[in-house]
Amino acid sequence: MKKALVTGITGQDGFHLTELLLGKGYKVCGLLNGQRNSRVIEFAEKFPQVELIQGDLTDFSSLIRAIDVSSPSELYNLGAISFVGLSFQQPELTADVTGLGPLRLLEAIRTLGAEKDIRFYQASSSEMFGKVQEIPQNEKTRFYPRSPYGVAKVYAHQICVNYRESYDMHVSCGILFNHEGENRGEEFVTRKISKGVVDIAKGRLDKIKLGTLEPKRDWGYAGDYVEAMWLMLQQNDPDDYVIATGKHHSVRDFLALALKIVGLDGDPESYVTIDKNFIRPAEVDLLVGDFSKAKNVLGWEPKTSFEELVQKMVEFD
Ligand code: GDR
Repeated sequence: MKKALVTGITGQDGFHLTELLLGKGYKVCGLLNGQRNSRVIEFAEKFPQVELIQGDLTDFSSLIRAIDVSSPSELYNLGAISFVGLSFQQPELTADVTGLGPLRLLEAIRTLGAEKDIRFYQASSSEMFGKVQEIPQNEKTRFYPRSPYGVAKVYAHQICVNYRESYDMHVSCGILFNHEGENRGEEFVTRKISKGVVDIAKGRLDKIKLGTLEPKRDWGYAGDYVEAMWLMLQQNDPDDYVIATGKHHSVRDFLALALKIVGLDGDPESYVTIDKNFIRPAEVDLLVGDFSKAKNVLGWEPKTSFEELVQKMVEFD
């Protein structure tokens, strides 16, 4: 039986990836930072067969123990401070968890002498492209991060490439563009909108507080994207891949469609209050990915359209 260890297992992608791995017959273990995690109960009820191991990406000895106890053949590093907005308020913590976390995992693997036994997946991010240097962005596009989160992800990405090259480890990075769905945290803009429009339609909310409607993102469905993570670790050779839909929409487009689905018409802006607390010190204006390498090598492509994604989220809420 194949064994996988997943960090960040109670996050959005952790739910989807666990479902996928269990469906493929894996034994799944998850690293759990117990005390600060509000989704543990929901996760444990949904996936009672998953073994949860206490540990933290900032605690090297706990990582050694977790890898030793679970002895995985695949390790998926999904753990991070993943909210870009928060990274401006806690930049050092973000550097420690998001940036140095993967370094500690890779060093833990080496300490255990398991370089040849464990395939490693790193959750890299389109936020590394930040102020984009070309459109669309591919694996060769120069990074220009615009937040402490993006900078930490660049470090994590480069250290993974370095360990792959230095120690001949099977380390792959998925440069995932925004991916959303029913499990998305409520601090992210898509879930804030899908939940907000339902609350407005039910008369529970007057207006949604947002930062700006202008940024454009390449939004896909998280359930499609975890398949790409798994595919990367099934290849003979490790590599880096952009995972995206190739299409982009603005926050305003997302809002307008969500309003339409619940039957609210008129100017989308009339349902919004602009709140400067949600405006970031530096913004990423436009992200759109070129996933042709993933399509050619992994045979991966997105299945869910933007319209289906918005529909799915609004219906769920
Ligand atoms: P992002 O996702 O920063 O792209 O990172 P988020 O949904 O937070 O923001 C998307 C865009 O919407 C704008 N925005 C707001 N965002 C939030 N959260 N709240 C608001 O009120 C609001 N108003 C406008 C943002 O400024 C931004 O431009 C996500 C995360 O999942 C990362 O972890 C991941 O690496 C990247 O996607 C790919």
